[in-house]
Amino acid sequence: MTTLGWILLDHGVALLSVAAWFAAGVAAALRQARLACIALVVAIVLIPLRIFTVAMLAGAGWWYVQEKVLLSLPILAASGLAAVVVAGRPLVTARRDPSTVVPAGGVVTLLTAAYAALAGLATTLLVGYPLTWGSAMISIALVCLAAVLTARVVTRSGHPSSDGDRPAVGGAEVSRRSVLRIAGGVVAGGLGGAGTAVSLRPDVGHTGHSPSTLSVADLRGARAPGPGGTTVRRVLTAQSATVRLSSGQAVDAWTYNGQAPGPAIVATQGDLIEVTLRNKDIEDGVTLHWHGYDVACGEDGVPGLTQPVVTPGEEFRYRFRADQLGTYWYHTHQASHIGVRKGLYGTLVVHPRVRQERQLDLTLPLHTFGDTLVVADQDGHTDHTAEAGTPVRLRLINTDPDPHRLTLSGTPFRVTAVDGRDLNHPGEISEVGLRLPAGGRYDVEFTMPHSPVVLVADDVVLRIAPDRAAARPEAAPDTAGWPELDLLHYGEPAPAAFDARKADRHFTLVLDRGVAVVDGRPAYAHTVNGRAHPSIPDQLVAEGDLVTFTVVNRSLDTHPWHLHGHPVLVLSRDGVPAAGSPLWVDTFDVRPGQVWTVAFRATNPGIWMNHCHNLPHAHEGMMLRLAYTGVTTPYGDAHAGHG
Ligand SMILES: [Cu+2]
Repeated sequence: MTTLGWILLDHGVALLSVAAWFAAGVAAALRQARLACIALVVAIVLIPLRIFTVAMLAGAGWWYVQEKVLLSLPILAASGLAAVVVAGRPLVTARRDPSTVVPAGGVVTLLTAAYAALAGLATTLLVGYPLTWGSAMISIALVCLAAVLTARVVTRSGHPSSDGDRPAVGGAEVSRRSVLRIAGGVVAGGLGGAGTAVSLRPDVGHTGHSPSTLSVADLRGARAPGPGGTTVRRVLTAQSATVRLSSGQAVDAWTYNGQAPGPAIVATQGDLIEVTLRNKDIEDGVTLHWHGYDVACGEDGVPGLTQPVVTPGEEFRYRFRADQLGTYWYHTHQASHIGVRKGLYGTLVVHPRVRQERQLDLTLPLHTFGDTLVVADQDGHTDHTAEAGTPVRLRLINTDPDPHRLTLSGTPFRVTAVDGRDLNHPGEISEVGLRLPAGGRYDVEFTMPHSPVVLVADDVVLRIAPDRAAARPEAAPDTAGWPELDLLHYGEPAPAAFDARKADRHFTLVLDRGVAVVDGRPAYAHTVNGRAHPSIPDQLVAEGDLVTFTVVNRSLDTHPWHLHGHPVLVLSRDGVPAAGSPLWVDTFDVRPGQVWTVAFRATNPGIWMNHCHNLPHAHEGMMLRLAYTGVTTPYGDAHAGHG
């Protein structure tokens, strides 16, 4: 079973356990001894089962079980044992002899076990990893508080106290005092926990004191093309516009230059790319982020971190050298969960200086407007022709927040590049599905055969035929059952760029959902190590460091992880080393229950966003910064790099 399977099973067992303890407690309170006995037996049986599911999950990593091992199971075992000791015998007696009643203590201990089971589950779902003293204390205090309140209610409702049938007048008095004491404990514990969390937050600031500081405002790109290169100048004006899709459907969009996707930027290696961004009427403001392109930090387009946001009437000029070959894209990084979805994106392709002749080279960004998937600017069938024998390259770009599954039928093909970087000896493949992560790019190449080739992405079909006669539409081939290509085992290994065992810095990012403060309000956030942006501590590196990340997904959502400014080399997934071509990516899909390790060399000084590229997730907290020591930003605020 997969880790996700164990996560779901463990959630299920935990939920059943809560239900069984509550059933036992409530049935005992209602003098349904038989039902209470059955529920108690179920609850007891579920404890070893729960220990088993937790043990299996532990095999996938401590991150998945920490709060369960340190809190949930101990409090459940302790309260469950107490319940069995106090309520077990009276329940059995009451079942045989309906005239006897389970004493108040029995009911209270059974319900306390229920509260403990519930607190454990709530800690998993709301707090996650890592468990802090503060949250553990709050959980325990809440269980105690609930137990005391229950004791008051139960003793008042006429259940005999454990000592017999004495009226519980004094007991009520003691209980009131206990309630106050425990309520005070909860408040103190909560404040203490929050205070500790705040005081532990490192103060990585925007204003430098050290004389060797470097401002991101000074980390700008080249001003001139490389030898033999020219300057590719573009003006992109952000503006709202009605975009008409090929099917005739009108989309109320935010655009660059009135079109979505925005103008394709095409350059040749060594060119200088100079783009002036103007904002006509996008009130939220805009920027340009060059996704996957390792520009200097000051060109990275993150508002409040690498530049001020560009508001209506303003402009910002980006300049960088087109040194990296391949397929990339650009998009706004301001409120990007809205802006990119509405159309503020376009493609960036850098060709080698010597280009292949007579090649069909199609750049195909996939984007969803509403419910409509658009490939390039087409939302229905698209036809192209290429003579048999023509080399064809399809540049597939996922600009959506979720992965896309693509298939190519009618020819064997190779995935020659991932995220703009060439693979080493990629083999010919056919009848496999390609899963393209959010933000990711695949270059697919083949030689045009004598019969049509069909690319299918959801319900969009792109057909390439050797001549117009063959381009007649027919039913798209059924590719649903094709297995998925695993890029970690595709292509041939090559000597590594570095020895990742000798990393200078290692960071673990545990991705989850939980209660955290987002935009100043508590929210059920997408979290990293139990926190949400901007409270997640910066990752500090020094120039030249070899850095490794372990990215763990405890949640039930896929998180396409994206580090700005650096490609990362995939080392392993779920403990299995990558065995194919060296795989350099800027976005990798961490699916529920997966653990990825990646490495990179810190060679691009700056302060870089490191976030989930499901942009709504990033907006809901799943975003942090990787900061080089000594680099500061003059644009910073508490929400630096927002969205
Ligand atoms: Cu995500």
